Amino acid sequence: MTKTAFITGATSGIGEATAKILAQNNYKIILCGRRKERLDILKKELSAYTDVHTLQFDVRDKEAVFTAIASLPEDFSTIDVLINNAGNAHGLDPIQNGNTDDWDAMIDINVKGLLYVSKAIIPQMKDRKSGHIINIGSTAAKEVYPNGNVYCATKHAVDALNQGMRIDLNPFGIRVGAIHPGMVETEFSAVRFKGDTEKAENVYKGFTPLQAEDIADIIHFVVSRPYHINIADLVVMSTAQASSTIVNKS
Ligand code: NDP
Ligand code: 8X3
Repeated sequence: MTKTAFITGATSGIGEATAKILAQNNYKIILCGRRKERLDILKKELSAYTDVHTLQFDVRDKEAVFTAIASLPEDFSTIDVLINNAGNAHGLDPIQNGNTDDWDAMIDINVKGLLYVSKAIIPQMKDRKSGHIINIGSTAAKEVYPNGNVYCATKHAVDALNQGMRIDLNPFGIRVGAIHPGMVETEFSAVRFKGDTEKAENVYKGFTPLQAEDIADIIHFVVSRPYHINIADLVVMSTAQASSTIVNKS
């Protein structure tokens, strides 16, 4: 039977690439994000493969999250796979210079947004005793790097929530697992550096970083395993990267 995947942060990077690969592999897709124009373009493109529905909301807005998910039409209302991907870093400053608006954004989006979306979708998975939740963490969920302070804290929280969800949802047969990418060349650094494209491009210079499609391919692998297999926690780095700070650059 055709499965339905709900993807947050589908307007760019890892979420967009995941939407594409899942659409090409016969999943019905619910695309989420704030940028409506991008949602519309992607919907048009993916409709060549599958049925697509878009939901425009900010994951920080609790009411908007619940309203959007409650508004899903009947044929998109059964969600088999939830990919909690929406998130970003805002700023890269030592803690003593940190911008409190950046801190709020990261905590509200990466942690609370993930919780709101999960809270809205888990009940139906629990009732059906089936479902699969993929939480996108980061290598920043496993270690802390200089100036990464609050971003790393939010991703450590995602790691903890991933474990907590797996424990609490275990009696209901719901699979929960995290994928923790290293450096992936997406809009991530442009957002982190607030549109400074030169600074953002420099992050990925001198080595071959991961691409969004690499992570999407792994997500497809994870969700297509037989039901008795749950890939619980997966760290993926480019070959050139050994840790958050050790990158073999030419
Ligand atoms: P992008 O910046 O390319 O994509 C981020 C996505 O999140 C966009 O689709 C954006 O959509 C969405 N998003 C951001 N803020 C909000 C919000 N407030 N409400 C709803 N959606 C939001 O980055 P990536 O694809 O790289 O990032 C995806 C995930 O992967 C993030 O959780 C990130 O932390 C994680 N990650 C990224 C790594 C990297 O090196 N790139 C490495 C490890 C983890 P829109 O702006 O339209 O709302
Ligand atoms: C993103 C990975 O190391 O660029 O989560 O912050 S890093």
